[in-house]
Amino acid sequence: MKKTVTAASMLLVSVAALAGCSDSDASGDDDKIVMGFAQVGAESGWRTANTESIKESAEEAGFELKFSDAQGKQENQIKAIRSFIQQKVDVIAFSPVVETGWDAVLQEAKRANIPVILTDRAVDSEDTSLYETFLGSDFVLEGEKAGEWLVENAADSDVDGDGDINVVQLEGTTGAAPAIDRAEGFASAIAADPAIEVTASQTGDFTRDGGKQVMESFLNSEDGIDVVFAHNDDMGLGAIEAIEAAGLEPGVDVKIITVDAVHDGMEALAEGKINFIVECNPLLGPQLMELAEQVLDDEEVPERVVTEETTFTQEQAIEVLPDRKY
Ligand code: GYE
Repeated sequence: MKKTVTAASMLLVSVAALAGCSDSDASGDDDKIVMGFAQVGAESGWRTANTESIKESAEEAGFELKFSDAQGKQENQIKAIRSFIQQKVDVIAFSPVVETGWDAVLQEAKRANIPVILTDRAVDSEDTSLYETFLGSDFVLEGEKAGEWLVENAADSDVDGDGDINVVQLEGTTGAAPAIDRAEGFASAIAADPAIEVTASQTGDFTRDGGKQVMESFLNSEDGIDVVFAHNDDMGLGAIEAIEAAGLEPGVDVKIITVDAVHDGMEALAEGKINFIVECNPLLGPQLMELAEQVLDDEEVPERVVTEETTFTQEQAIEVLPDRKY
């Protein structure tokens, strides 16, 4: 229904304004920052920990959080962002499922004067004015760390002793920043040793089931697999199931390198089923809320905020596991 502005309704508006409330934001409460968050989905242990961190820190910071789960689909994320714009949230944050295809919806947010913060994954957009900042890991560096470990441990990783180190790669979601960048970082690091070669590479969509299925098909089609490089722990854990089902010993007959360092991955590392994990920190919530406050206070924020991360060997996993939060 179209609103008719009458003297009486104007009076109501001004009384409301005096009382400190207005209908200009989604919550109806001017003091509370309203954040719309468009999450990728629930594909992995990393994502679960990330979602919990965001919900917890929003509550601690006193934000009203509108949370949407896109179930791995870009179209759902775009819909969620459009609905946040319609609801006039104060700030939008999201973790783009893939890198490309965001310009139109980001322009809509910009026209509505709603700042956007990218978390975890980047967009591949030339116009960097479409978002305020990007908070997340350096995925190329993560791939490099995985590759460097393999170069340093090349002799031990040639499990069939034929002089070649054959690697099969379980890629993350096609088109997603961590899948593209981890593959790139890994390839550049292993280039240091011509004996190491990626002989097969396929997406397992960052899920345990995906990792298991792709690994089953690699075990059927590839000869002499020495190493699995999985772009996340979940796919590595799926690969372990496939390797065991084929009567082989994961971590011994096939070396396994993964990224994330979530609880289940770290347990498999402690047990020797995974050989090395590159950490990717999902606990982005506190930093995200802080950045949102700064942006809304018109404070300058860095264009890029990189998460600090480490790597784990079996011994290190055993040491840190009891105190790990996720
Ligand atoms: O590594 C993977 C998840 O974007 C960093 O997405 C994230 C990745 C993470 O599904 O487990």
